[in-house]
Amino acid sequence: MSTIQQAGAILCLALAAASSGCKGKKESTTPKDAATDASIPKVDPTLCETEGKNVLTYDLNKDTRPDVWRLFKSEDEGGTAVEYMTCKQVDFDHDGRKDWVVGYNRKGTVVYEKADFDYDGKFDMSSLFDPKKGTVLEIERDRDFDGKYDLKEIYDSSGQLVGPTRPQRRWRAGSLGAVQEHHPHRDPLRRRLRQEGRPTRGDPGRSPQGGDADRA
Ligand SMILES: [Ca+2]
Ligand SMILES: [Ca+2]
Ligand SMILES: [Ca+2]
Repeated sequence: MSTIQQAGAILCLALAAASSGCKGKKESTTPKDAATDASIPKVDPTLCETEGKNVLTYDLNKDTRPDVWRLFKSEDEGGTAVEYMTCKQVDFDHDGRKDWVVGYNRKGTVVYEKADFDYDGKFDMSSLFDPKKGTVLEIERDRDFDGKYDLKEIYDSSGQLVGPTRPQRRWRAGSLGAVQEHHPHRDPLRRRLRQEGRPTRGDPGRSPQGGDADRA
């Protein structure tokens, strides 16, 4: 390797370290965007079907890293391509972990929803909806935020809570001493939405309305 080539290689390394890459230089064997790509949060394929979907992102806090991922499916309707949203993932605290996931059917009805109210990376609320009516069918809740669901609410066809009649007691022995009911107004996610000036949703069992995440 000549002195000029060595200098080129060193310059190339310096440029790579500065994330500029070394396009066209034979010394650069690493794809120039690999490091950058790995640090950019992506849609989570474990939370909704991503196969064949177009993903649109939105940056809520303008730090150039996406916080909202909306998945669209394209279908042919009489020769016209029609797109509809199948899923939305939102990262409210901008740590890359999704804190809110909503799945939709072809008609735009919410079919499932999950929320991580304390931003620990584990969902604390998971609900299923009637795909035809859009009414809630069941909601699982992790009320003590230990990463495990401790209550499963069952709803009838009109959306009325029918069970369990008593909250399931699965608290750690001696941890709280009493069963705490779910307090929507204390949810960190809802509190944060309010702080950020976004309209808060009603009960988690309802279809979310408004907010930047919706307009994104
Ligand atoms: Ca962001
Ligand atoms: Ca997050
Ligand atoms: Ca959580």
